[in-house]
Amino acid sequence: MKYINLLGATGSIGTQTLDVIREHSTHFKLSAMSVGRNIHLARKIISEFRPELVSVMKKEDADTLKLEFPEIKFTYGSEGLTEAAVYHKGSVLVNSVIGSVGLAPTMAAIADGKTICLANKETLVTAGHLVMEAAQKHGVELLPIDSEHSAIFQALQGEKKDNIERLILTASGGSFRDRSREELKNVTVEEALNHPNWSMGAKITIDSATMMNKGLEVIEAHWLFSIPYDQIDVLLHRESIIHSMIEFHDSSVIAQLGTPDMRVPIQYALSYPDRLPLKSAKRLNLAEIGRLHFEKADLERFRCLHFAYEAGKAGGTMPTVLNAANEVAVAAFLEGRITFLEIEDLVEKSLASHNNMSNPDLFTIEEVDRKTREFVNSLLT
Ligand code: MN3
Repeated sequence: MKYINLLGATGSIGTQTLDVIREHSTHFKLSAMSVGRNIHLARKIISEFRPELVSVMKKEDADTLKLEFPEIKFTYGSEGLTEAAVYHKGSVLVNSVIGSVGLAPTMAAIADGKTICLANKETLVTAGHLVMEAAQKHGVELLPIDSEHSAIFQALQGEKKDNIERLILTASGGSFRDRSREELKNVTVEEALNHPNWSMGAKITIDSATMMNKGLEVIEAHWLFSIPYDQIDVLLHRESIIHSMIEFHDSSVIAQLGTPDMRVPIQYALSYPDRLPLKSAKRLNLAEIGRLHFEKADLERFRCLHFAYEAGKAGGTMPTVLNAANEVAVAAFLEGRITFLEIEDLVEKSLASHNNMSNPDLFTIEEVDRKTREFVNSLLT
């Protein structure tokens, strides 16, 4: 039995992680979890999975829930998040919170020797150098949950990293892949949220439409597999059937395929190095699909992808700025305060006005994150 500490239980990855735990209740058990503001769903999850410790965002919610579930331990805030991450019963941390709040709990769980299943992008984007170093020092495994990184991780089994020529991350292109830049000027939030292949949270769906999501994934791939940026390519692939590929020195390409279903990479991370059945997953039927399409990812068309490569190559605090500026800009777009194309403008301005600092520690990263948010907010008002 693997005991799992799950951060971000009510989110898209969180609920799908719970689906996997439910389907394999003889293999996995939820030991601790964190939720944000969705107390209604938290109640349901607590009743069904009976974790020993639950962390919520606000103290009032912790107090309310404590009255309803007196046998469960409740905690709250950012300290509560870390408490849930390192809860002693769990041997695995699934980190699926959104945003840079995911960083501190990941670092704490690594120091605690837990296996890390990572869905929180910001952890590697902003602090890849610290996370990888700590994981190595503590002999901790970092298992990717994102479909692209899981695909590469799966294609790498039995292979040597040294034999990699390049990584090819596939990208659906998001909701606006068939629109020109001109046509992007007046798109609405509703249109942006209508992703063609994947059902995901709002932030990541917008990030898919701007391709910032793929940019963040390029940076993650750089750290996870220690591959230089000029050996990481992005390929548009509208069907999202090939989840990513590795090209080796001998020109062989190994890909991982499947119908788009996040439970597959989640389950692989949980069951690794074993595989378990996933009865409810739709089987891949290539004859039915007929053909797969590929296109070059145009860095002029998808400027956020370009910025991500630039920030990644610059390293230091640049990826933190990229990520923080994007988070604030996407939130402003979702609130109807800025247009879609202004997201990339705000990211560009933030990067341009930042003085890069190399090899930042956690404190510096948090400072830069905060200051970038202030900067973008000052541009918004
Ligand atoms: Mn992905």
